[in-house]
Amino acid sequence: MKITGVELRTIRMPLKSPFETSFGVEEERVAVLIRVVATVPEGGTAEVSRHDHHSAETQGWGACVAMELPLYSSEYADGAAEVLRRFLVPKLLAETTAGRDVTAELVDPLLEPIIGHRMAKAALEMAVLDAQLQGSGQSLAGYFGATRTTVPSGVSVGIQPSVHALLDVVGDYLAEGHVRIKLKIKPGWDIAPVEAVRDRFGDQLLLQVDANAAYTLADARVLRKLDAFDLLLIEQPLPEDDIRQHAELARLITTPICLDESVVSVRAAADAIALRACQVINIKAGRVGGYLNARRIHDLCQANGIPVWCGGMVETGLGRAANAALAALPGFTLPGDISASDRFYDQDITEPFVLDDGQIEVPTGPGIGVRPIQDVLDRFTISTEWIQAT
Ligand code: SMG
Ligand code: MG
Repeated sequence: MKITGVELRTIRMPLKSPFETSFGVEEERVAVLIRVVATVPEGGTAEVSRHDHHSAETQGWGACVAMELPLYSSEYADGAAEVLRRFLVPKLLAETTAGRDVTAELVDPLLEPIIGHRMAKAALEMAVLDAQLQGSGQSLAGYFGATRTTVPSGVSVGIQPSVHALLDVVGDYLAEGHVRIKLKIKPGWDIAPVEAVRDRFGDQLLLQVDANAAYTLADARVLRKLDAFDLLLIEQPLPEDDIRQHAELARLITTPICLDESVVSVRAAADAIALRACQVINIKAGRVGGYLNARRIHDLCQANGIPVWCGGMVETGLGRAANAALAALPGFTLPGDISASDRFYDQDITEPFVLDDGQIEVPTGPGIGVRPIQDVLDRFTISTEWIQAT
């Protein structure tokens, strides 16, 4: 593929209701989207192009999971846009200028000299991968070698004003068909809400909690009380760089520890497994630098007997589609944070993902399998810029 140019677009979308976690309250989703325009040789193979210079245009969409503020991770939307425009996109376009082809598989090595900024890199790789698969007609799930056609839908439930309000909200999500409940917790909102949900909805409910790094090892005695509620897991109880302390905590509690924020790369996943810092891993492509690394972590975990599930970052339909394809891989043995689009949005920028008997359908069309609805996209857009290959 030769890249013609890249569009960076920032959108701002209202959430249906505020989403509160241990680190803050989100009322809107600000996100950077990427559209890559490229040409592929007609017929799809380099073979053909040698004799025939006709080429077809293809477009790919990527979405950056970085939030408006650097509270979940060090990356944030405007920072991601800046690193994309100044460093990452120019590296990609320089390949075209030099007459070299770009493939999705080359994006990560090409961007490696730039340190960090994994969410920005992941978004660019996603757009190139989508463009490439649009060109070849293959679905992302097919590219991954995914085995399922639907994935079970779990929902992440924000911190509520009261336990009473929480029980109502959880009841509504279960009535919609979501098959697993994740409660956001923080010091002071942990044991009581978990106990109330377990009491009300019974032992069969698939229930887990996510602390978003809000505790320290000194809280082990409180966290131990969660052992009584037969949780699937506790997600990221301690800070991102506390891998060793997670290993210590794992010796003090029986609830399986799942890492989210700490797993920023394939290497970090390998370390966490080797140090026994977690028994489960939440895979988010954005957090680990892209869907190809996400796939590698899946493979690593599968080889080590570590169950994985697909995390969520309040995605629009673009990211939700790609996540569904990833979660269709066989190592994803736990339901992920892939809820219906209307869990967050009254109006999504793609056709909405809906629940069918608690399942989300894995897209089968080329690439990520969904496209933005142009007028809806424009309505939520706050800025766009076009960066042309020279
Ligand atoms: O997309 O369903 C979703 C959100 C899932 O809880 C969720 N994500 O730490 O796992 C996590 C959080 C990160 C984003 S919170 C604003
Ligand atoms: Mg999490």
